[in-house]
Amino acid sequence: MNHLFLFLRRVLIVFLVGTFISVSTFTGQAVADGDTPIPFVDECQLVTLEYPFDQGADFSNPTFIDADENSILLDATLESFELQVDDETAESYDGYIYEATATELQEPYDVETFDPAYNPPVITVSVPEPCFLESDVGDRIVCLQEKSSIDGTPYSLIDLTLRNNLPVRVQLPGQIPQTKENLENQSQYTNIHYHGFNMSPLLGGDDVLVEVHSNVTPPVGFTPTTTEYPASSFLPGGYYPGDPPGESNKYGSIADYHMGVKIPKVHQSGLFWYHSHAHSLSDTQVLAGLSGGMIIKGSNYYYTILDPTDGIQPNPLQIIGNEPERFSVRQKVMLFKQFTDVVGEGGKRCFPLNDKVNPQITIKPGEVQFWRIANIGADHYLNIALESFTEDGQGNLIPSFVEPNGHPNFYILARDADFVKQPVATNSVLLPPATRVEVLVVGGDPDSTYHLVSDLKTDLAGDEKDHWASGAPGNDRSYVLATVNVEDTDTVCYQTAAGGDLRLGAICPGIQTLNNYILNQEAVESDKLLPTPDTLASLSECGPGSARIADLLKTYRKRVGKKGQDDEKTQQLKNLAKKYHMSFKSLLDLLDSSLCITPGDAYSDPLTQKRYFYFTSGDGKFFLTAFNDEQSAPPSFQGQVYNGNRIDKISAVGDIEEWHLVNATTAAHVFHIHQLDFLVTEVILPEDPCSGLLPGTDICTYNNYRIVPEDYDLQFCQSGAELPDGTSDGYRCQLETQGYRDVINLPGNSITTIRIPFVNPFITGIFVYHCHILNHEDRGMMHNLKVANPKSYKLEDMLTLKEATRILIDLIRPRPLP
Ligand SMILES: [Cu+2]
Repeated sequence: MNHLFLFLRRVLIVFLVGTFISVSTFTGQAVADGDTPIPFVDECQLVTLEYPFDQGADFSNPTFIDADENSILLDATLESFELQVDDETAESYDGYIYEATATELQEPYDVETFDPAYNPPVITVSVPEPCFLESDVGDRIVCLQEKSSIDGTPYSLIDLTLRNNLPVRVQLPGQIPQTKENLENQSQYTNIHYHGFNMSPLLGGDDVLVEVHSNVTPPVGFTPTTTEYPASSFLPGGYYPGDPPGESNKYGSIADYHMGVKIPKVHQSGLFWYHSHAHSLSDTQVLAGLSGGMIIKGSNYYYTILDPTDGIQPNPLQIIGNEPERFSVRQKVMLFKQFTDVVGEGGKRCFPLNDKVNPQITIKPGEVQFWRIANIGADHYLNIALESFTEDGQGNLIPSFVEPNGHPNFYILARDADFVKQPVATNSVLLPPATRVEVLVVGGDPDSTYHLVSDLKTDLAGDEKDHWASGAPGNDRSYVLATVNVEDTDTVCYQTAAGGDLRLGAICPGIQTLNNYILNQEAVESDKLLPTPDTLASLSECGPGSARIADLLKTYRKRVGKKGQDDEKTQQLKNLAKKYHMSFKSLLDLLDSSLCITPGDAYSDPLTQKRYFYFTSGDGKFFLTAFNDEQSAPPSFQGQVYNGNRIDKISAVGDIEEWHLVNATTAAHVFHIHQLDFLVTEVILPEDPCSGLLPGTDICTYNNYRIVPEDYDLQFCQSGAELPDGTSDGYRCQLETQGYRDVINLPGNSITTIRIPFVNPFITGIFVYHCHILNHEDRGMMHNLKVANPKSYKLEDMLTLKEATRILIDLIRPRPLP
């Protein structure tokens, strides 16, 4: 009966964790509804902090491993690690964590072993020669062809080995014949996902359908007699028939999974992360510790303000210490990871930042810092803000946004490692599990103190609106995650690279304000291969045989007015067709197909028309069901849970699709698609996010997207829209084009519209899309997607398509081709 008991215990833990998550919405609100902000949830048995929360240890960036210089071993294992409570105190917990080892790729091949940590080292890798040519279409194609090819020219490589030393999951009683098959049956498998990477599973890694089995051998005759899994019960090393247990690792581990992850030079830069994606176990494994951060370098190529040479310059010069990549300003990499004690007592949770509770962040007055923030936990939302607290005279602490120097808390440069068109000024950011945001912050008044705070609810469906007035009813964003201490020093002033002074308050003189300078920045690109967000947003549905480009050219020709003579645009297109050995007609056809969000060519599988995705749940399971057309009601049947052997969706390289994500449950879900990025264009919500706001006068936002008013005189969002619950009480809101994403929140009873361009030639193969609340993913809310390239695997075709979208901008907007 022992094995049954163990199994039930495991099930019980999973059940408790699940139950805990579903009720903690209530817990969060109840705690925060009091008059006094609660500094921290004392669920990890960590020391409860008292206002003014100044006991935390100093903030420090995580440890980094440079993948350009090292090969990396991540050993997933049951191990103890520490969460630091203050300078003196650390508390020890058990978890499944990645123990990291880095071996230099060049002589002398030194090996560095990192201490066990809840947040393993952040893996950094360069994209050293990004291809940015502004001027000429032809040059750009050559540049991309020369520098982005996987074969023939250098690419960035992450040489990474995943080793699975996790304990076996369930042990049969008595002596087990130690065959490979038996051990794999008993083992707790794992794998690794490079979250946000845009690269095919066919290119050397990031295949979540892989199951890496445990490398741990139970001792001969092992019979579990306790409810514990003592690590000493298991012997390291895989087993080969004939090996005496314990000596079985003599010839090395048998269950290593080695990846040579090839990153094309055209890959985007930013903050990514990696985590276990072992379906049915991913929630437990990530809660226990199996996730970490990753950085692809080169963000300064997207936003020149970050560039050490072309970006803003402090005056006088400021020394920037040893950082993983060099920017014009100091960077802070902030990894929030919900810790839940699933291996030990079970269920307890807290939200350490880089393994520290309430770390103390220092910034100089007026100093600009680049904060790269990720929620790399399993299930919990963050909605971060900078707040300070004042007393109302009756002992109550009233929170308010800090708004340093009278400007917003954050300037968003990138979301999910994709750059927004222009910096988005905001006081708070919603970070569902798996999301990242990269922001500029500016230091406030000398010698002031304020806090990085968040709600810690699991489900922000009802009130995730980012325009919460601080202190207003419903604002329970009152858990202190970090404290910001502004140094008592002179204010840092900045100049542009050209030497223009940037004004800040009364201290820094200048004509242009720092605030305006930041807000007027523009991203050089949002993505190196995908259409610009504006182009993608402007596309409409069309079928085969569309001839809009030809029509467009006719109107230009009319403008020229001379019969038999081509206008400048037509001539340039003809030249382009000649250069790439295409007929003029096939170029026009290509441009036409580039205008469509639904595939209009013969290569598209009929399944690509299934574009309505219903998120439903029941009986403790979570379902995702795809339809070709909008349904009059959510599917009445339960739907199907994930099946690793079923292909749910097929798309072809070149397709551009519009997906309607229908959340027919009352709880929130979090959509994520592997390898691909998407644009969010519209939401239908059960509540009006712009209630009381006036178009033309006020700005209304949803999830940091500006809502484009339906009618400047009347309303932002159109009322009367049909909701998943069948009522017509919804509000349809158009979102201003911003940038690509790989994660988006789906509030309860809502519909979110996204556009996915399948135009990246490096992305084919089978991968998944799913809810990134991992408890939901484990319980079924995931699909397999197959992307094929039936035309060819030639890069040139796709580059032409990429260029086609660029040409389209010139056709749609009346300005000459370069
Ligand atoms: Cu979900």
